[in-house]
Amino acid sequence: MKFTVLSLFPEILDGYFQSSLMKKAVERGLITVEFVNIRDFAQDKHKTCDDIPYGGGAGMVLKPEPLAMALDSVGAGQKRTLYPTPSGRLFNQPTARELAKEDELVFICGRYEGIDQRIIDEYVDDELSIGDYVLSSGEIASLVIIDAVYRLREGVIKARSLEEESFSDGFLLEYPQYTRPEVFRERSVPEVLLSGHHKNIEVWRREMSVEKTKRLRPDLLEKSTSD
Ligand code: 6GU
Repeated sequence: MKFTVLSLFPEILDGYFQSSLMKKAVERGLITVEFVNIRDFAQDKHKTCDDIPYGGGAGMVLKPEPLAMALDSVGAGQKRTLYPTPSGRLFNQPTARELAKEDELVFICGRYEGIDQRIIDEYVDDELSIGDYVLSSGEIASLVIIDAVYRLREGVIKARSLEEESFSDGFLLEYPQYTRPEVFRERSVPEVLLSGHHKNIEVWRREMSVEKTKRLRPDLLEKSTSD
């Protein structure tokens, strides 16, 4: 799977792709990445990529021409192109699963007050928000989406780990995990986990998941019973 990321600050993205699990996926040929610096397509000697909004208001807007040239240079017109923005549809695990089926995704990282609407109209297939808060740049949001998607690709991590995790199983949060030692600062591992009784462990984990979901994410429980 290929991720192409258009950005004014590609150095923000670089460190992440050098990180262990992602680096392994790249080295094994499961994932390829290409960064495109939008500024390379600026058309004046100052390399201007933003301008004031028509109609007035605070902040700056990414100009359409450098972005369009950057998008054309990667053939974005023929590829699924995503624009992460706080004003997008909420990104979630079902969307991650759907995106993981694609062979290639193009990301536009916005800054300032956003990008010219005509770029969205001409190139963008999905506007996606990663949550109800505002980040200063699209780079971090793009990395969040890429991380959620690439780990679902075959061979990146064990299929069993994917099955067990939160959101895969009817929208319950994951049960608590423990590892050695058996007693840490006078806190003991729950006895059932030491029992070797697989059925009891399974029942306990389910109960803990339901209790935790009720406490922290009651909205998810409503969803799993109504779907
Ligand atoms: Cl996708 N981008 C930015 N800049 N802020 C966000 C976001 C995206 N999703 C939530 N907040």
